[in-house]
Amino acid sequence: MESAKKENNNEERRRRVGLLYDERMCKHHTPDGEDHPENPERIRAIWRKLESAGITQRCVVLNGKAAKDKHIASVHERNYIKMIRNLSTNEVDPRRNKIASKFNSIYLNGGSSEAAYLAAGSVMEVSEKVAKGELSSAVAIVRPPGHHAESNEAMGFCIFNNVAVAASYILDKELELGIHKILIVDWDVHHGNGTQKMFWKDPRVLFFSVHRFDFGTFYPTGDNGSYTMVGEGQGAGYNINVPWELGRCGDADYLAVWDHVLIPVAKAFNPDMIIISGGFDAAVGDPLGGCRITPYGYSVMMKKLLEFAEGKIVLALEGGYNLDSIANSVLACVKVLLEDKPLSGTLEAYPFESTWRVIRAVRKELCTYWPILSNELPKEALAINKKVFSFELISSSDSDVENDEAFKAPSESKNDSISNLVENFQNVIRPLSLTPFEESAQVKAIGSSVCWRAVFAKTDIWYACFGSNMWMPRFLCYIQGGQVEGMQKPCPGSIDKRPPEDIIWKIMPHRLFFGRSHTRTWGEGGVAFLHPESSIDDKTYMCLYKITLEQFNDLIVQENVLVQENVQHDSMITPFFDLASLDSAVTKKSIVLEAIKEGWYSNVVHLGTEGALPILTMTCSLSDVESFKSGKHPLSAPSKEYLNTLVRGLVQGKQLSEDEAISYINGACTKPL
Ligand code: X5A
Ligand code: ZN
Repeated sequence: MESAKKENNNEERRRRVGLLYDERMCKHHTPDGEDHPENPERIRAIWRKLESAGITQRCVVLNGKAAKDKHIASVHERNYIKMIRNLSTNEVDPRRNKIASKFNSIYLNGGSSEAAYLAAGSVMEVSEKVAKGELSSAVAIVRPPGHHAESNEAMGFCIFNNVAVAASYILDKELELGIHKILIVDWDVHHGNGTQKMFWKDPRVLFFSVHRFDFGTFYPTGDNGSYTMVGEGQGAGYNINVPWELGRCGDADYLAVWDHVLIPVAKAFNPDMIIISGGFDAAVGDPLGGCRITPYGYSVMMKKLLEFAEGKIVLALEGGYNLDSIANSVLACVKVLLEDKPLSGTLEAYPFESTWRVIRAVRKELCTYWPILSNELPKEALAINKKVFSFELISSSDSDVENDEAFKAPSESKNDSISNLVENFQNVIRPLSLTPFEESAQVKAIGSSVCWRAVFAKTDIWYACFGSNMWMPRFLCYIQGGQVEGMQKPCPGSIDKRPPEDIIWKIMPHRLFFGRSHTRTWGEGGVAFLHPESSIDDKTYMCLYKITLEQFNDLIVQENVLVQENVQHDSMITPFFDLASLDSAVTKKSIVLEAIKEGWYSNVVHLGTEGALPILTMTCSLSDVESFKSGKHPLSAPSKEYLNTLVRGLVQGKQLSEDEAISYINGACTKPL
């Protein structure tokens, strides 16, 4: 007991972590209590989580402190400050709504002014204490957020630019505090447009922002978040943007950016202090961000920054709108600051191809300012992504062809032709129209299942099919949702709607047969099955789609008709076919998925590998085959509609002519099992 206490004291002497929270910042809310993602519950949820995890006792807890106008004036215009100061505190005041409506994504009420002053002043306060060494590091749980706010403009839920106010304040006291250079890391999912502008020409502040960009269509939209925006004058090179091309980025993508952009630059810049614009809207489960950083991911990002500036880090809350996600993510970050044992976690998933593209572009743009970025990316970075790797091999051997086409990764040009194919087929797929209820069920489903989905979205497999899915439009119904001719019901599709990355055909030594008397999807007639065991006398045409393990799981659910309208299925929380199942499918050749053994396609069979990826198919169990043999289940030929679908698949896939396809299927129907 005594020694435990002593140890605790030692720890506290070692690391004094400040935690700032003030209930007064909850007074800022929508004027009529309408729902809004940026609401008081956000900081309450974080605080409750830290309390219940026993973290608050181990930190130095501070109350908020209002900023003074003169400090805010270092980054905001006087008239703007006056206007915010003079927002009345009357419960109802129509003038406030009028002011709010002049700005983009802003609401104001009687508590907004006080909260805004507290948010800015609180980040200043903890920053000063960290600069002086009174605290080792600190977390300011503040709202409203700040990074979108510009010198004379509230924007994107932000009123004063809290982090910019604090950084200016610290640098203005440079002689007293000895902080000459500040690194601002903005990991909010949105671009920190306000902060970028405020330090655009200032080399004392290195502003780094990683954000969803979607080619300028993601909030705050436009070109400001582009990697070409590097700063100007003395500040040229001191503004770094890492703009994601798409959502779904997760731990692997962020850590690749840390390892290949932020950390090398931070080493060269050698900051005296780091302020994190800590939005948690890139967290898994966030309703606005669409990215998937886990608490473990945040903890690794944090840990890597702790190596700089003698650990002088201030984390200031920006966005983040899923209460559980933000609470767990902040908790993970505070634990790192307390130098708790590292959280356990795995990062086996690899970054997106587009992540490497963005990293390369950023490094190229900035290498004149940061020479370390002109080095070749290390080999592992290339090997992680097979596509980039094979591109390297091909372009070096084909050195005389230098047009743009040749410099595209081969998989990419193939991808283009697949997207063209997919586009051409769009007119034969009747799209799924989601009612609002279904839509929200899907969104909820995403929220509760993102953990396994984040990992499975980055694991590729080959899905091999032998039935109606050989016809691409029918297969796409499982990915994008919808229905084609002959189908009696639409499919909901996969959560991840990206088309397959590649398509190939193979002939497999397995028996194809047709059984059952009718199905929900096709009505009367038999449907295709593959004998799970191989036999050298048999030949089945199989179409292989390269999809992710996440999509494969969504396929299993649909193939086994487990999807009921408006019902959130268990598979949303845990996958039916996880890495352990994959493992046993590979070692034992097949696995009947216990949770869905009532389904007709619950047997996942491993048919071999192609380019190091497993080839998987779904069929009935061996005991079902026995029942078909004994006549307990009927064998029966396909309906006309279903047969047509198979023939189309084989013909459009350029495997057989129409006549050959028909006789191939008839052969499979007539030959006894
Ligand atoms: C701080 C922050 C997001 C604004 C989104 C407006 N703002 N649609 O995350
Ligand atoms: Zn944000």
